[in-house]
Amino acid sequence: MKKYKSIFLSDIHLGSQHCKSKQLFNMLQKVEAKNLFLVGDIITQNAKADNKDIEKFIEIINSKDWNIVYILGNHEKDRIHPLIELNPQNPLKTYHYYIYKNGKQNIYLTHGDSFHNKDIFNRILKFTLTRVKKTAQKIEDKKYRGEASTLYHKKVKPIAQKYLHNSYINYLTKLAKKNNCQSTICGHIHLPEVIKTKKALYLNCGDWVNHSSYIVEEFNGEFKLITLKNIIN
Ligand SMILES: [Mn+2]
Repeated sequence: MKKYKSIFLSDIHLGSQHCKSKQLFNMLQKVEAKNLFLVGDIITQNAKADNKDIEKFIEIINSKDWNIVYILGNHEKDRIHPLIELNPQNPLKTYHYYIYKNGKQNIYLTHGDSFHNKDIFNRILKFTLTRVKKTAQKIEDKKYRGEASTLYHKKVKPIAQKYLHNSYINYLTKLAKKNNCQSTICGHIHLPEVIKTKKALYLNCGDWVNHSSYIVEEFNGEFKLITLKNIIN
């Protein structure tokens, strides 16, 4: 049994056929922790409340003596959450963000989807990209007589994605600093990463759709990103 101070999970997307639930349950059954931080998109938007994976997840977390902090993701905002519904005796408290003080530093926890509303450049970029995509397709269609557009996907999209990625990291580390935090732990973009920036340390939990990744906090306050992608079980 592995023992950690805290475990951080995001973007599990329980209820989706792409969720690596068996691998997740296997991992959860082998760990002990004081805190479990659910960093959003634990359950996918259109999941049915009686989904077997959701039931199993609740069963596992109820069998442990974990202090649970539940931060909502964009898949969880528009309705009463099945995790809360199914636990009427022990409803979970939910947050949009949470500041975790571990004695060494303050850590700003949020799913990360607020990036889309707060960053004006991101909105302008999205609008411009749609226009560029349409124009690129028109040019390509004329040139290659209806063949699939490659200009947008090969040239424009990678540059835009790189910009958005940097902009996302910048947004979250800025938010952390503004809230007097030295680190941020988030999810949303399904990219497990630890990046040191001038503003704050950026840690992204990744996901349980492609990477099977999570973050742990050791008892000395150190954070580690674990990725199980290549482990077959
Ligand atoms: Mn998300």
